[in-house]
Parts: sequence; structure tokens; C-alpha cells
Amino acid sequence: VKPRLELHERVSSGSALFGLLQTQPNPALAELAGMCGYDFLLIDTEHGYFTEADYLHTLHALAAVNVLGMVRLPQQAAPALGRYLDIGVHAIVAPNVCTAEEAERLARAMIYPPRGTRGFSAPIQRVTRYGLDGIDAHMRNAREGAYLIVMIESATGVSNVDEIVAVPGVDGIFIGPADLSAALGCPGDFSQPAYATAIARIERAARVRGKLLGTAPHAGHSVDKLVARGHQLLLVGADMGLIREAMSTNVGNARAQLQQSQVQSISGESGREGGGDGPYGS
Ligand code: 3PY
Ligand code: MG
Repeated sequence: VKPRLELHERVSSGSALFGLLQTQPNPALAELAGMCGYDFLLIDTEHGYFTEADYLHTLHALAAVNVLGMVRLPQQAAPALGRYLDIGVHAIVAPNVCTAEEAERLARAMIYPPRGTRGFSAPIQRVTRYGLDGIDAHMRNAREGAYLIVMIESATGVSNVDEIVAVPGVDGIFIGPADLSAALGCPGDFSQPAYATAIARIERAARVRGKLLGTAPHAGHSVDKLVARGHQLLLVGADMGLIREAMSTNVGNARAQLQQSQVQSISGESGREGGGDGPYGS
């Protein structure tokens, strides 16, 4: 069994990490994402359709292709967080964290009593290779390198960002552009000065504390600009968005090709065979 990948090693290498948001539980899709070159996969339980058993299958697939597995929690789901650590995820991403108290509650859920609130089951959990790794080592490092990343995507979150990022146990910030722009009164409009000010404030807070920073690239905030401003976690796609685009193009091209050949046959031109492409995009 290969040792667990450490997110920390990848982060400290300084390189940008590219990720895919997965909403549909499908280990083959996760495996393909790794084969295609994504560095991390964000399993989305805020909006997606994963059930409990699906996590394990997806993490198995990710381990086979050396891809980091992260889970975005449902809103305000701190108590459930230990389950994902037990399964061996590399990061917990908590949506819409607004206050330092919320961040503290999440940080406590990452560790055992007396300081924390996490329940103990480590000797039979995947995170310790079902106990093979030894429990003493686990107790010295109960998080096993897993990060806690809090999302800032509200006006309150922005105004409290300095306190939130200062909470011990918070390892990073992830900006949610869709929700943040909506919260600032300009949904989907990333050109508003209020939005730019909020982004700059969040970025500064992360920089000052040396915390990991990331977001999903969007209009005016391209990959290169974000990387230049210190973003390392770049969520560059989502399963259903990519499949939607590929499907629309695929069937659209097929219809257009048929229409074109019908026009040509009416006008008496000879149709040319499209050579080279095999079936199924091969
Ligand atoms: C948002 O844009 O609100 C997000 O949560 C990004 O994934
Ligand atoms: Mg959001």
C-alpha cells in the first residue's frame, strides 16, 4: 500500500494545483480526472449527490491515480467532519464561513478531546490503514496532514476574514466567486469595484498569515492573474459543466455535419468523407 499523499508536500513545492469539482458519484470519472492531469478532486456534498458509500469508492479511485481527495461539506456540518478524516481525505472545505467562532468550531471538529470534538475510531479506519500504521503515531498527528480550508463567500465573511484566517487549525481560504458576488449585490458580475475590494481583502489576509489560498478562475480573474496574486488551489472545472459542453458540441457538430451534407447534395456537390476520427472521440 502506498503511503498517503501529503497535500502539504504539494503546497510547499509552491506549484499551482488544478482541481475538478465532482458532484456526481462515479469512481471512473474521478479516475479519469486523475489520468487527464488534475491534481485534486473536490467532492461536493454542498450541492452534489454523493452518498456515504460513494466517498470510499471515489477515494480508492483517486489513490490509484495519485490525486488528492478533498470534500466540501454541506453547510454548517462541522460534526460530520471527522467521518471524512477517518476515510482519509486530504482536505475539508467548509462553505460560507462567516465568523471566527464558526472557524474555531470546525477546527475543533478536526481533533480529539479534550481540545477537540472529533469522535475516535482510528484503529479501524482507512486513515490509519485500518490500524496497520499504529495508533501512537496517529495520536501525535490526528489530522494526518489533512487541511481545513474555509470558504469566504459572504459580506460578513469578508469583514471577519482577518480573525477567521488567524484561527489556529485553519490552513487555507477558498473564495466562492458565485456566492460572494451575489452576497455583495452583483451576482455573477465580477467587474464591480465592491467585488474587487472584497477579493483583495481576502487575498491580503491569507498572505499576511501565510495561509493557502484558492478559488475557481472566473471573468477578470484568470489562472495566470490568480497565481500571480498567490492563489495555489485552482478549481478549474466541474464534472457536469465539462460534460455539458462536450455533449453540446458533440451533438451540435453531428447535426451541423448532416445539414451541410444535405445542402451539398441538393446543390449537387459531392460530400467529402470526414477522415481520421474514430467512433466515441477516439
Ligand atoms: C462559489 O462560487 O460560490 C463556489 O462555491 C465556488 O465553488
Ligand atoms: Mg459557493
